[in-house]
Amino acid sequence: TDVSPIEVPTAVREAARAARRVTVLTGAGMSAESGVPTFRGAKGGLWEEFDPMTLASQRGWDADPDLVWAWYAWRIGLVRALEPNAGHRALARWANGGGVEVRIATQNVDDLHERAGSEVLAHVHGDLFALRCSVCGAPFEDEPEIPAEPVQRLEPPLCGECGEYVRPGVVWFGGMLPEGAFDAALDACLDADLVLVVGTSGIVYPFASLPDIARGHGVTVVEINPEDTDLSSGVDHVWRATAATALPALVE
Ligand code: BJW
Repeated sequence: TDVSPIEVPTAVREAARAARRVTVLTGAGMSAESGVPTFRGAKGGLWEEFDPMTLASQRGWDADPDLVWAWYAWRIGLVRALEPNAGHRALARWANGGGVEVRIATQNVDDLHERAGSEVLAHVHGDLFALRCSVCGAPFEDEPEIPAEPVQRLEPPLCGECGEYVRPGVVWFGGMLPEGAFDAALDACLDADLVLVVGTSGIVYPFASLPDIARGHGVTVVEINPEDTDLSSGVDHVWRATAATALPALVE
């Protein structure tokens, strides 16, 4: 759904006009207007009573793999049924329009940037759809069974190589980031003229350190987020707007 135009703050517009290399750091708020729930903040429905911070952890998986798999199966089904929003599409237009190099490093495990037509430089917290064995690490190429109705417990698929449970290819707390992903995001921040930080609460490290590092190197940093975050006080400009309203206005 497209949304009514909003005004771009002058400083932000000027920074975007002057930039030749823009790095966009995205978080869950980027996909919120597509219908993907954020991690912190408004909850609802089936998963209300569960803390995503517990579900998205090795400890949570070890304690109750059926519960954790049911949550991921629900999210796989949800993301498949959703579409990129006007913000994702605006970034793709910007990158493909020439004149400016746009690089995207995301914490999101969905594929909405790609489905909008963007190439993503780094998925620093992994990929929801890249399933692999939780024990031997073998990739799982079959289609997982996704229940038509959400369920609160579901046995994970079994690895074809070793018979152990298959898990989503995401990074849980305490887990290592995919090889090279953080360095790619870091390099893209260091040689950018402008870093846009869109829809992240900025509390999960090491990703949350990137805006500060960029700014320390003299790069202009702009936050696009309807709410105040841990990053707000450390950026050059804050723009209190949503991803799907701000980005089309900025890129038009
Ligand atoms: C809108 C909007 C709209 C709403 N438009 N905006 C240094 C200091 C302190 C701690 C650590 C540290 N280094 C490492 C740690 C530990 C830990 C950590 O950061 N803990 C903190 C919580 C304190 N980090 C890790 O464990 C990381 N691993 C690591 O560092 O490995 C090396 C190592 C190992 C062992 C020891 C030390 C180092 C891994 C972090 C993995 C995070 N995984 C998750 C789950 C992914 C899988 C899944 O999807 O299920 O990633 S947790 C979850 O949080 C997910 C997200 O990517 C991540 C960030 O969330 P995000 O995107 O910011 O979303 P929200 O919900 O928090 O915020 C949404 C925002 O959108 C809000 O601001 C809204 O206002 C806004 N919004 N609508 C624009 N329409």
